[in-house]
Amino acid sequence: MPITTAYEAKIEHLQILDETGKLDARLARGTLTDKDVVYLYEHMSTCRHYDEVAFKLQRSGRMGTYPQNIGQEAAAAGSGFAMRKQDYIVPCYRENAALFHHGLPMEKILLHWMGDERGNEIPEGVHVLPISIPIGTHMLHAAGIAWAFKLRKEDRVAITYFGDGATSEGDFHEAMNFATTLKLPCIFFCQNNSWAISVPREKQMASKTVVQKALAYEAHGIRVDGNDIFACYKATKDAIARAKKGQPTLIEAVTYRLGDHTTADDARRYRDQAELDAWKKKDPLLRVRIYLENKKLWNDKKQTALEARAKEFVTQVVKNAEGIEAPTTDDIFDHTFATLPEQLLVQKRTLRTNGLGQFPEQETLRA
Ligand SMILES: Cc1ncc(C[n+]2csc(CCOP(=O)(O)OP(=O)(O)O)c2C)c(N)n1
Ligand SMILES: [Mg+2]
Repeated sequence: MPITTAYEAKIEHLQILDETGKLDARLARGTLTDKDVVYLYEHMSTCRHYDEVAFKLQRSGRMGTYPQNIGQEAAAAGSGFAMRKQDYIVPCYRENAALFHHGLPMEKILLHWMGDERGNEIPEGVHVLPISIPIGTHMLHAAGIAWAFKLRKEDRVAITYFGDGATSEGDFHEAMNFATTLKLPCIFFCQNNSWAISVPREKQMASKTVVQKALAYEAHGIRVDGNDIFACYKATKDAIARAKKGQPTLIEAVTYRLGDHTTADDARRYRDQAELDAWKKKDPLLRVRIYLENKKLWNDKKQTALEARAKEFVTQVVKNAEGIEAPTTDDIFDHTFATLPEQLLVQKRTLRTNGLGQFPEQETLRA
């Protein structure tokens, strides 16, 4: 009996709003309303301004490092907008628009990159995990969270975001395997921006797409235009419906980072200017603006007012982040263990003293 292999598999590709701002009305039916699109445009624009401000904070020595999100806002905003309040977001580090929409205060991300652990303290009732710098590890956390939802019979779904490079990590394959074998309400959202720092997709994996990896695990797979909020929204909404029935989805959102990998990188050393210029024309914000203007839902006056609002809002966010009281040295110890092991307890108590000898715990240490 012949077996159908990946070579015969068809890859589903979805685009609803093209680069020129033209909408496929048939595919768009039942997706985003005009009000939703205006909100998403304003939200993405505010996130872009936040991104620019964060970049400048790093350049002026007020933040350690920062990975720009510029160019990838639609993938994060469109998918994040589909998630319900009770659903969980398990992010990488280029999904600010999804996190902020889901309720994470903007100053948290700034604090994280300023090296303040309090940036990782998620407020009660906001269902997101802290951003993950180790590539890929968090995908297993998403599968675990989804497993808990299933065991508790809760109507909740976990979505995890990651890059194309992360799909070359073992964690991706383990998480996909767990999620599909255990039939978990889990969504895998890959932002394929063609590059893993300076390594292009074709040097990193033999497969021509990320989505074909879904086939090996019997997950549903769909490839979408990652710069199209309609497509990202619809693919995620459909994936939620599938997840609730126990079928995980792998969404490959084809996008591009218009900035450097992080502020520690200079992409001009390995990327062609022509490639960058071509992707600038596919800017996810630009096409939404054209679409809205064509529908008479947007104009220059509204744009000017939005820019002023975004500026005022983000200025306040920066003030909140920089104005926070400096942490005490206790902060180094307080976030990993519920009960500190004895050695760390001694270190915590003696960190700001001249020596260890004056504390009785030292005796225990020597013993
Ligand atoms: C486990 C691990 N290995 C290596 C790194 C170093 N590193 C940081 S980002 C990155 C590339 C990630 O590429 P991709 O997954 O495509 O995400 P992108 O940055 O393009 O959004 C690497 C290798 C890391 N952070 N963690
Ligand atoms: Mg990448």
